[in-house]
Amino acid sequence: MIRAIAVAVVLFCATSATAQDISISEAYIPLAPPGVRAHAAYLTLSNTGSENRSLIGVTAQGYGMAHLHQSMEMNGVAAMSALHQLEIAAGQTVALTPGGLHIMLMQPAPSQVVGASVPLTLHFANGKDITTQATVTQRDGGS
Ligand SMILES: [Cu+2]
Repeated sequence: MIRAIAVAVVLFCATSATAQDISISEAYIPLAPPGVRAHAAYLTLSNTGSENRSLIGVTAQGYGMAHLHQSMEMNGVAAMSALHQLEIAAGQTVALTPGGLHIMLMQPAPSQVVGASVPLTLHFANGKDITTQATVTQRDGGS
């Protein structure tokens, strides 16, 4: 009986140590048109913890570089700028979607197929990294 309780306590501790206060969902990468040097990844970040978190960088497996970007319109022309830090306040959800925030993937690996997954590692200001799998999806005509 005592042994059973000890095991339960150990399991509980292991679970809470690995629990993340950031959850990532809907990570995807629209298939890049052939020959492009950069394309985008999108995902949704939810901060389920009680502290504000700050995303400060991204690493994408198979790419030379990955940066946080913000799309905008300047004088009617679509443009984008680098974002050094993305705040996700406690309890907030921030969606990276086409036309807004995105992860710019640069220097892609030569071949990519629909359905493949690309590991994205998100770096946070508190020193924590979270790796998620982004699925390569069919490109829809609009974006
Ligand atoms: Cu961009």
